[in-house]
Amino acid sequence: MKDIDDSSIVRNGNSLIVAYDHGTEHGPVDFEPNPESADPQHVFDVAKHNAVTALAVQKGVAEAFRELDDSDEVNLLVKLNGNSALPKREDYYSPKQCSVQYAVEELGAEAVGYTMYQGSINEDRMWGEFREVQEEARKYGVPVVMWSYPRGKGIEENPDYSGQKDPEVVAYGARLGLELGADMVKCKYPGKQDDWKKLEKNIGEMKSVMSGGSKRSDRAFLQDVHATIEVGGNGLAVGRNVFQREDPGELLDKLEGIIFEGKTPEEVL
Ligand code: FBP
Repeated sequence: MKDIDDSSIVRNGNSLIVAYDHGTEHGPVDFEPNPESADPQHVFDVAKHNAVTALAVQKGVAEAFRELDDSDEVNLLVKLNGNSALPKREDYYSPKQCSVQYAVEELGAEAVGYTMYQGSINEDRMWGEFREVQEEARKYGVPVVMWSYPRGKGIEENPDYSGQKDPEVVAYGARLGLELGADMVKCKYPGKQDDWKKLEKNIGEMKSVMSGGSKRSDRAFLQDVHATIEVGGNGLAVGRNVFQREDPGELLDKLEGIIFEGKTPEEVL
C-alpha cells in the first residue's frame, strides 16, 4: 500500500466503516434490537449511504454480496479472521479463514481487516498470521485495517493495567499496529479525549478509527466520535450503533457532518 489516502476506504483523510461481522463475533443476539439487521441485504443497503467508505464483513457474507447487481456501490473490506463466542478457550484467539488473495481476487475486497488480541497467550501466533496478511496485502496494494483489541490474560493479570480500556493498553495496542505494518487501527475509546491524544502521538502517520461499541444515545456517541476527530482521529468503524437503529440513515447523516465536514455534535443534532 503506497498511500492509504488514495484508497477507496478513505475520503479526505477519514473513514466511516460499517462493521457487520457480529453474526460471527456475538451471534444473532446483536440483531434482536432491529430484526431487519439479520438480513445482509438490509445492511448492504444501509452501507450505500454517502458517508460510508467501507462495509466490513466476513467471507461468507462477502460471497453473497458479490452476487448482487449493485455490488459495486459499496466498498468491501473483508475481515480475514474472526471467532465465535461459543467455544470455551484458554485465552483469546481469532483464527484466519480467508486469504488476501481470495478476498481481493474472488470477493473484490478493496481493503482487508484482521483482529489482533495483543496480550493474549496466543499473541505470538497471531503475529505470524498478521505478517502473512500484511505482506500479501502489500503485494495486492490493498490497505490493512487492524482491529486492535488488546485483551486476554496478559492484560487481565497485569496489576499495572485496569483492563482493555486502560489508556496505556489502548495506546500500546495501537502502537503495535504501526510496528507490525497496519495502515489503520481500530481502537476502543478509552473514555477521555486526552487518552486518544496520547494514542495519536504514538502512531505516526498511521490512520486511527474509533470502535463503535454497544448502542448508545446519539449525543453520547457523537460526542466521543467528535472528541477523537478533534485530536487527530480519522473516523469510525461502527456496527451496532448503526444497524441496531430503526433509521440508520439518520445517524449516518450526522456522522457524515462530524467525520467529513468538520461539524460539532451540536451542529448536527
Ligand atoms: P460495534 O460498533 O458494534 O462494536 O462493532 C465493531 C466491532 O469491532 C465488530 O467488528 C465486532 O463484531 C465487534 O465490534 C466486536 O466487539 P467486542 O469484541 O468488543 O464485543
